[in-house]
Amino acid sequence: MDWLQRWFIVTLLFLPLVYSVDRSNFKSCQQSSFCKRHRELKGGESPYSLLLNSVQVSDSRVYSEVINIHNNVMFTLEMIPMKDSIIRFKINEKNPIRTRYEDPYALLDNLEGEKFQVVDQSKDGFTIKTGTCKVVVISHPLRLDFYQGEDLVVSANARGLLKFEHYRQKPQEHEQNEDPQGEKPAGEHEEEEDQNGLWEETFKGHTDSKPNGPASVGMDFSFANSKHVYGIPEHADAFSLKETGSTDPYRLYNLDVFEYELDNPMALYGSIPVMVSHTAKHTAGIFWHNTAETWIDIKKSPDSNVVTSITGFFSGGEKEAPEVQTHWISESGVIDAFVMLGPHPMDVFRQYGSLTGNTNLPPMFALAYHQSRWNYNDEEDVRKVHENFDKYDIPMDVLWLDIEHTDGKRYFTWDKHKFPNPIEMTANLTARGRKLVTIVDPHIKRDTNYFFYKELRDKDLYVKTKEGNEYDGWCWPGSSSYPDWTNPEAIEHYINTYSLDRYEGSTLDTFTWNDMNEPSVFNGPEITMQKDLLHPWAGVEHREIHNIYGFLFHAATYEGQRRRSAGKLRPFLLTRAAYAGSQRTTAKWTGDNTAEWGHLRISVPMLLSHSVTGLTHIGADIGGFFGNPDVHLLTRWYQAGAFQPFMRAHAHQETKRREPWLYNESNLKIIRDAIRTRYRYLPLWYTLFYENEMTGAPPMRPIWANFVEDVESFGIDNEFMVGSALLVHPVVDHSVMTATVYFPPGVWYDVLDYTIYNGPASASVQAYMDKIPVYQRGGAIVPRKDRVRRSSVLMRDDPYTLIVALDMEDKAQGTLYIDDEHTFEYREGKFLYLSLTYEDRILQSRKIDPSGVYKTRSWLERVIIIGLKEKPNKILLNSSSMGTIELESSFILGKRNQANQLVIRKPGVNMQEEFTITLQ
Ligand code: NBV
Repeated sequence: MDWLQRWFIVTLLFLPLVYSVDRSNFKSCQQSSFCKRHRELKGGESPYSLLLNSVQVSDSRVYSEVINIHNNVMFTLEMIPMKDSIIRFKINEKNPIRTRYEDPYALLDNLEGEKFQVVDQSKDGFTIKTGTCKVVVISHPLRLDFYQGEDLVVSANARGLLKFEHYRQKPQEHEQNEDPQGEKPAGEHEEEEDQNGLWEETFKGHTDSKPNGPASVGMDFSFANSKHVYGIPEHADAFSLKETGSTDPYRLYNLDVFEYELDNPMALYGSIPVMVSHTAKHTAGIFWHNTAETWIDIKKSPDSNVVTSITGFFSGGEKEAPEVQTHWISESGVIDAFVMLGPHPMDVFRQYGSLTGNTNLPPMFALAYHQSRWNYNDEEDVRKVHENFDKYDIPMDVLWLDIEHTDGKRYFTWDKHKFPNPIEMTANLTARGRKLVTIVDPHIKRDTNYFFYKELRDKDLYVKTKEGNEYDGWCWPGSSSYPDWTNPEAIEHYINTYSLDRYEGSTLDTFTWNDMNEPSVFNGPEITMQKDLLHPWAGVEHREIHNIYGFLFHAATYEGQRRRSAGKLRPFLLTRAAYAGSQRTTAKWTGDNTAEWGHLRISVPMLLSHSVTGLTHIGADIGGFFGNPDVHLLTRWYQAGAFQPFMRAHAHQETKRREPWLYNESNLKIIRDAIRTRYRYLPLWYTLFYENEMTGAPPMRPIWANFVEDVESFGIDNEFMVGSALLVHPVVDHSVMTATVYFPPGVWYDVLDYTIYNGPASASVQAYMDKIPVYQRGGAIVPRKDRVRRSSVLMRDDPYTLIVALDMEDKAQGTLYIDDEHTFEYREGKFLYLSLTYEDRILQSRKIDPSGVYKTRSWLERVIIIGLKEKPNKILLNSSSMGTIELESSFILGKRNQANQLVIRKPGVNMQEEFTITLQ
């Protein structure tokens, strides 16, 4: 162990007492030479010019060449119109001295192109037109204007910040501080470029040898008429992204940030380079498909009142109409941008899903409640915890085992003393419908007696140093190697390790948690891998693929689980690191948060940022990972978590135990109620995740996703929608017994007492400790299962309750999705997807997709109609097997500002049958 490793461990032992990040461990833009070079560009007239005589039009694309007039370096520009109002464009070097890296993993295969025409060719440029949109390509200075219909929505290089550093020969020692080919930075003014760091860069004693020299790419994108942009997770910051003039740009570089700070643009565990702009008229998005370190500056015009010492991007460029200008900077790779032209939020979600895929429908248990802790100590501890859930009548689906369950942090093994009988332990859980998750990290203990290490080593499948030796990094197990996940053989080997005969002690009910996959390396620069390490199979430096390393690992985990059941069962896994496309295979959580109110508050914008960029099965550690929450914070966190997509309580090993029954009766009740509420709404969550797979629509979403023109809501990030049905305003402050809730247009009903609120308006609502401010939209029908049991699987055949909340016109609608909740058979037609409508006093259930057939035992137990003006005389149910029968009901007149309720008892019809319920 060298001094650095010792220092790190000693620091770790003492640090947990202080909750704030050590910023000096992480680079600022100024300390990252490529970021600095781009950020200092002044823009103005771009030196990049498209050569009109090079334009070639083929069926799928328009090819052209671009010259940098400062140094005559040539580039190719390909414009690729794609299906559904997406335009892709790529800029690459025309004759690079080595191939530039292009990511092959994030996108779906077989992206579909779109028919187009090239029109208006003139000496100034040309226009590409598809059925729905157009791009005006201006040749000098190069600029691309993207239109939805006739409206300008996005412009690229309008600020003239395109800068593409071509690969070059390394100059001789004495020339190194000069620009070898006389390249001047892009921009009207030829500023002095800081040449330091072009060929070597040192940060905190770590030297990046940069054998390929400077290779960065950058470009500006402006969103016309916009004031709000969202996305680019992962940051602990506001949902509507802030101007960055007085701070660093938002950074995307997957990092293990110990005790991360709130409200700043520092990089965290995941990187999704996708930004969405929303205005009342247009939603548009950009996917900057680059897997290297990336920084993004944001400037809002003309409202900008940023006081800044930075001269480049932040000076000039003022516009009269509002506009958000953004500047994207990546360390290497090519420019490969997808402009998604909407025009509405759901269009952009669908468009992005068509590029990188949608979240696969998770098994039902994954949407239920998860109980985790670093660590549940042994089999006895596991047994007691899950028995206590039963004893205290709290449902729970999944119990998690952290790193201490292994034999010395050797993943796929068990500590034989603490966990001698994992199969029996799991059987004990599954007997009550529960599952087990075990952790598998990508740092592999360098121990030749450890089967997994040895097998990969014998096949030479690890990441290498630039000298060609197996890389040795320091992590939980001590000295560790990291598989080269670009190598299909390493992936295949890992996948097979999930087969039940290879992973001893695992069963089909054992699922996976991939942590530390940024990758986290305790003694590496910024707690990660050196950029000049090599992934031998792909033949690339780590620099090129850093942000997708964790994705390659978790995608293989998914495949491992899929294959161990011969493709029958849906996998479930959780990752900490992510990239665009991660949603296809995994859920994600926001890493090591802290037991502080601010961390509860920030969970909403953090989860929303992931939701609008496709990673929809997302949650934050309930209670906060570091530190001990007081009981108020813990209960409020449970209440918020009950309405967020991934609901898991987790805690650091040095925190006090905090299972719900360790609190007094009244707090235990609040926590129990929150978890039980989650279970009652599982049919809604499940339906939303099915629709997410089908359409890309995120289950947790910002208000503007549904209320597109509700300008008031564009900046809101203390509340959110679950589907289009529920508005949730979690309480995130200490000692607060009221909350100011913003209600979007329409009528809203408190889900507990049916108090009516009319929007658009803000109202102060009562929020005592046991109250979660949640409101059902008038016009929405919500399916629930109100007989809560010990785990979700025990509720599979239970009956449904439908909550029909009427709008001003006495109408409502909703959907309900049902299948076996855990296999892939739904993809072969074994499902029911129902449309539920209430209109003209008739509630009707019809199959949306008649090809779907699933024999459910669930029936309709109750219908509650909220907001009905008067009591009906008679209620009749009609279905083919039941004929017409009269139903019993009770009508409860709302007091003061509460809505009336009609409770229809036991319609009794099986959910697979179409039916009507008529109020006479
Ligand atoms: O595996 C231990 C922890 C885990 O509990 C946590 O959730 C991860 O985010 N892990 C990080 C490593 C140690 C963190 C201090």
